[in-house]
Amino acid sequence: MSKNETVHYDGPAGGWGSVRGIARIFAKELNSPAVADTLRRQNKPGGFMCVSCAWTKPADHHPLEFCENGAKATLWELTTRRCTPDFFAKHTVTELRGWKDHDLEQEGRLTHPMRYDRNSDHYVPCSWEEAFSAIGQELKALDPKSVVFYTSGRASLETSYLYALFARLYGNNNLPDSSNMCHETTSVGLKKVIGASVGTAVFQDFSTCDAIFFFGQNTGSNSPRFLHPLQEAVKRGCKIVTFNPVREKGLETMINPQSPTEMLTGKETQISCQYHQVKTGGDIAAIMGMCKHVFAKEDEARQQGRKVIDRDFVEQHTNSFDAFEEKVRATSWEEIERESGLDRAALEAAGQVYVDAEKVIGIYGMGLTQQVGGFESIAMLVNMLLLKGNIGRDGTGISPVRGHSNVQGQRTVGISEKPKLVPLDKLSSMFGFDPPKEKGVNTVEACEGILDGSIRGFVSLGGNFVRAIPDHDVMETAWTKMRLTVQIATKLNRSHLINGEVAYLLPCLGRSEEDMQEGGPQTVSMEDSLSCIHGSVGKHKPASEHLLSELAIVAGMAKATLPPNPKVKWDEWTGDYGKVRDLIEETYPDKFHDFNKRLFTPGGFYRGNSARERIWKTKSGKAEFTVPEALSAAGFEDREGRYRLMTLRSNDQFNTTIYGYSDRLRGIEGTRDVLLINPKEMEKLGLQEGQVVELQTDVDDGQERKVGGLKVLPFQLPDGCVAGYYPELNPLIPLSHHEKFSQTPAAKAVPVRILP
Ligand SMILES: Nc1nc2c(c(=O)[nH]1)N[C@H]1C(S)=C(S)[C@@H](COP(=O)(O)OP(=O)(O)OC[C@H]3O[C@@H](n4cnc5c(=O)[nH]c(N)nc54)[C@H](O)[C@@H]3O)O[C@H]1N2
Ligand SMILES: Nc1nc2c(c(=O)[nH]1)N[C@H]1C(S)=C(S)[C@@H](COP(=O)(O)OP(=O)(O)OC[C@H]3O[C@@H](n4cnc5c(=O)[nH]c(N)nc54)[C@H](O)[C@@H]3O)O[C@H]1N2
Ligand SMILES: [Mo]
Repeated sequence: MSKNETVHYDGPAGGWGSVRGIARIFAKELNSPAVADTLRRQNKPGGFMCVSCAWTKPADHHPLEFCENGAKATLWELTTRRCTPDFFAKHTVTELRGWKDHDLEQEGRLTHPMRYDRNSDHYVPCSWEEAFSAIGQELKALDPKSVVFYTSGRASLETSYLYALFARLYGNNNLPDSSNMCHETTSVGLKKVIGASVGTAVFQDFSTCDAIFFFGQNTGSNSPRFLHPLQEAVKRGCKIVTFNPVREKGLETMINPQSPTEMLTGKETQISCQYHQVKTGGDIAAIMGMCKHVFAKEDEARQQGRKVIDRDFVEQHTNSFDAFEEKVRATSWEEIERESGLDRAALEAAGQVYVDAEKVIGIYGMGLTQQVGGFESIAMLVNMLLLKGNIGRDGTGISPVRGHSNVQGQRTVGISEKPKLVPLDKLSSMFGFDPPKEKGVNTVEACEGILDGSIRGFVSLGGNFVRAIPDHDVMETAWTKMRLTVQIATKLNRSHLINGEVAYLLPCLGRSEEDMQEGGPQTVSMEDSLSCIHGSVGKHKPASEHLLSELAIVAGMAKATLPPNPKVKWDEWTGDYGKVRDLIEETYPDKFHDFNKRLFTPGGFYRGNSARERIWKTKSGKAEFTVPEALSAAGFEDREGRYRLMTLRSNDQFNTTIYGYSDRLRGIEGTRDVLLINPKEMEKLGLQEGQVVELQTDVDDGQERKVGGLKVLPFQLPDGCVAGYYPELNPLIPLSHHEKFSQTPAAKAVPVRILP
């Protein structure tokens, strides 16, 4: 096929397109001086931290330390539109269920606490006292084991800490968060192999590494500020090798929108020196191929009295090397080529970059975590890094790029369904209670509980759970059987329209807004993807005078639910968040010592990582080499007519928030109802461009899952792989199709058939 038939966008990432991308949606907001001031303060010490991605906020920042998508996220929060009680009086909830995700959020910020009135099928305004008291009554009547406390990864460390405390005082560990659909594979996987559940690379490592290997992370759309250190790395000679089924623009070329010279001259930087369009689910095989090359080069080097593999490191710091070596040598190139979809020469060329580089960083995102074999994919990348001691040394490391801006931090301060990850003894002595020890539910288990009726109440601190989970259609039907649903949110989304018998929609402040409490204006904090903790101060005037902060809402519900306890001071904590930080410090003294003092450290303060110090908190006390069970991470066999479906994010969305219909960096405009497929496969199936098709999940579990109305769009993808957008395609993902150890839904390789 000619390249131009399937490459729809030829420009670089960044550049003028990114500026136009912002202006197109938010022209009105951009005219306000207060908005301009808020954007200037974004991601700077003493400013507020972006609500978009989790990429780090460096000490040495740019004059405008935000990107196209960070600006969109802020402007989305600061919109002038309001979704008021009048709006809800005009539309029934049933009618609103027929609206698109984009149109719901487009109504603007929620302004009043609302109660769902089942008789009229409308949301009606209520007072905060009424809402808290009713929620408290309901929670008291429910069995604590039957209630779930979900969080989407935005809420601050302070709010998250109190939310988890509330759940445990109430009587459960049912604390799933968006991480369960995202990097849970990392938390579980890295813990097994290097004994730390987060990445080891820090910001400085990107200025000294010689090579970066990128797997399944779309920097240009999802963490655009990360393009700057990448561009700087390339300019000083660092080699970037990318593995991704899709040719993502940001990993090919970029123009820095913050550089007047680059913007005016149109001078692009080529980001990846090699770009390998691996088959989805083919990364284990691809890395196996690179490791095979490393062993071949090791054999050659040995004959000349040199070495490629860092034998001292392997000897001193790792376990099970021999089994791994045996597996690599025994795996044939034929198998590797078949499973990765890449040829031997390409993998040897990639492997050679690894052999030649002294300091290497391995980066990954959802392309690895959202696979049935997600753990094995990550563990395979760790295997490769361990061969040359590329963990726990300056300029090296493993670096998962997290999603939500505080998703990593929430886990750090106790949002976890796994009680063994939480210092329960500490909580017990600090608050004088007996914390529940039984494991709580994760996202998939919460869904199973809703389906079988054992979950009766669901409290959601942000997010759009019903839209983000697998088996969307089935889950919506089951959802309404619950007794209580509570949604704390900034804007209206689909999850707010699927209600339990008793349902409340509680509007909260956004992070860029001033949070005034009894003790004065408050600061919150978050942890970024590189484990640095930052204070964040909102200064913008709140969208409505009826809004409460997330922390105040959590405290309000808790107070109305729990019996009085002299050690639990909801009002005092709400009046002064510094006191909550003291509690966090007391609970986690190693990571959070002098928390209040260090809050505004430029670039954040680093919370430490044992694996970075080469202290391996694994069962064996060493870093683990592992042998993958299978070379394919997809978790199902290939069959005639069966395709591997990837569900992707566009450049014009933040998860289920759809800003618009321009996936600029992939050149897909005006619609999200598309099926991307390569011309060869189109010909095989006799499909024409623009033809409307239906996708059906190819799993025999007695349940039919279909999504129709998808326009065929020829796109440069590996054979056997197709792609479309998340969340529209979520009805196709079976709840049981998830990563083996962490139960992260496997949204990047779903078995489907295409029905014309
Ligand atoms: N603007 C914006 N920013 C965001 C978000 C957003 O929606 N919009 N979401 C935030 C959140 S919560 C998260 S978790 C992150 C997500 O950020 P990413 O981790 O980048 O997630 P995705 O965009 O879902 O997909 C990642 C990439 O994986 C590739 N891929 C798919 N299958 C495979 C595979 O088998 N192997 C390999 N090697 N690659 C594969 C896809 O082509 C895609 O480029 O971004 C965060 N930032
Ligand atoms: N098929 C498929 N499914 C996926 C994925 C995929 O790649 N493919 N990705 C998964 C991933 S990585 C994730 S993280 C999940 C995302 O799942 P969630 O985190 O649950 O969903 P979001 O879309 O981020 O939530 C958006 C809503 O959050 C609310 N909100 C925004 N800001 C705030 C705030 O400051 N406070 C409060 N209280 N509410 C706020 C708004 O009402 C908005 O509508 O989806 C997962 N689902
Ligand atoms: Mo995520």
